[in-house]
Amino acid sequence: AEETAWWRDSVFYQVYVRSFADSNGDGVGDLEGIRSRLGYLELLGVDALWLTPFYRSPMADHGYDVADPRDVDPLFGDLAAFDRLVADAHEHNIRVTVDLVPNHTSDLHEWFQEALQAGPGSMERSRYIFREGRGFDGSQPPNNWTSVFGGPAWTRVPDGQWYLHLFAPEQPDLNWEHPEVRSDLERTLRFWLDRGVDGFRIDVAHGMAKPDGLPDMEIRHQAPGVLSDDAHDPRFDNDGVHEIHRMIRKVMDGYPGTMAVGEIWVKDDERFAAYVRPDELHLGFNFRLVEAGFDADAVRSAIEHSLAAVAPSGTPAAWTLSNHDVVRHVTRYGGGALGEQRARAMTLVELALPGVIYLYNGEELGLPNVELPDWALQDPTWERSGHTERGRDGCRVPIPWEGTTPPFGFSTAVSTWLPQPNEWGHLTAEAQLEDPGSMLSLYREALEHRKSNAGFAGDELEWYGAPAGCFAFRRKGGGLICALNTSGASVPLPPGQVLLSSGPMDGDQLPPDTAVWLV
Ligand code: TEU
Repeated sequence: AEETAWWRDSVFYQVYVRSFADSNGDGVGDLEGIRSRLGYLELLGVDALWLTPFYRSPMADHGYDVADPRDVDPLFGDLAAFDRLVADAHEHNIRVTVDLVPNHTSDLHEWFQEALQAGPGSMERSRYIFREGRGFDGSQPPNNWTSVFGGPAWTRVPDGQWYLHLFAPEQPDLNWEHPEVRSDLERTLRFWLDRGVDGFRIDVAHGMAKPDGLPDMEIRHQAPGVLSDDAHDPRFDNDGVHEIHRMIRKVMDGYPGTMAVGEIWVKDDERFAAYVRPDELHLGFNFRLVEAGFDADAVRSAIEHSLAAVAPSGTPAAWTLSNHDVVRHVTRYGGGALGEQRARAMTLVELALPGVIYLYNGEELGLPNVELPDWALQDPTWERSGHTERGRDGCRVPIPWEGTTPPFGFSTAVSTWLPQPNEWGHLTAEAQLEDPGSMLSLYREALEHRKSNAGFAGDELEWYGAPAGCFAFRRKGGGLICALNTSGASVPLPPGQVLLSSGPMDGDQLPPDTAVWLV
């Protein structure tokens, strides 16, 4: 069953719930809003959704700080709205997966509030990671770990103890040695599986387990959140994490046809592969395409590397170009018309690959990252970096649906939680649906081919010799050929009939910043 499982070549669509569609006019997206746009998602041609956290949360990290993982935050709706969304999505043949945040909770989770009340040495504190500080008066953090969002990973409470938070102080890390932490996640898994979800995306799946004694990390001069290449980072990817994934898998195996994808920022291939064993995660995100940029050699090596990493485990790769944590790829590729042209080319490259695709809402409209004014910024990384980093709000701006002025049908509110640029009228779904040259039309056409064309069969690639700055590969099973030109000049094409190109061809040559599919 595993070899033919539905998710093995599915196209997932990440819905950043706050920013997708607002049904109740408060300027924030919600579950009913998603339900009202299922027709669009079906037209686009995606197989499944990944919904970012919609659970009860004080929203210090926009829902990745969970106060109750088994309830819907009133901002997004309620459990009845969730059930309606799942039922209707299934009617549209779209599966639904939800986000799990097992590494930490919100500081307003009742467990953390109890821990603060109960004091040092209590059972309540042992669900989290509380320690005495260093220095004669304990006024130094217990170790030198930094938070991924900047600053120390420890915060001191009034009685003098410190608690660990690998992200914001409002996201205390759970102690995964505590049996109740495990049994609670099991309850959460069953809660959503019993409501009919088809799977999970697991946040910080390389986190959770912490090393004995919490040894200092080797400080190197790199941006926070960037994992060092050589030395082991003691904050992440500790061996104990695998037992947790086995527990999760055991629960999921009781619900046949469900899947879990992990967010795994682990550079070493063997260590990555360890997460996608048959008794652990079904899939692990691959971020190499995000890191590669628009360069044929870098993209080719990202692809080859990724396929090699998953080959031993027999798991498909899970490709992604953008998500809610990174600068949108139109902007990464240079922005403006050039960025769009390159984004179109990379769409054809990604969608030609074997395995699972994760699209991020708005990329099918070619949305760029937005340069937001200071007053609009909300991401905790902006505050915590002392205003040196702009944070991740620029890729989270609400989707423009229709009309010519903000909020472009996203909401009936006058102002949305992040402002949309006034000039987004030409990027709305409405404006693009009927335009055969639009980004949206390219996605629809490409997804349609990917679903129905026999050329996409098989998992292996064959690489052709190609001019500098270009590559061409062929799906060995089905025969589809994909060629990319990131050089400055037009180049000859491999033999075959053009099925789809990302932009106009140069006679029978492939122009710069263009990709093509041939059969
Ligand atoms: O991200 C985890 C994570 O490691 C990222 O913060 C990443 O390092 C950074 O964004 C650089 O791209 C997950 C979620 O995707 C993110 O939105 C949450 O803020 C974070 O976990 C905490 O739950």
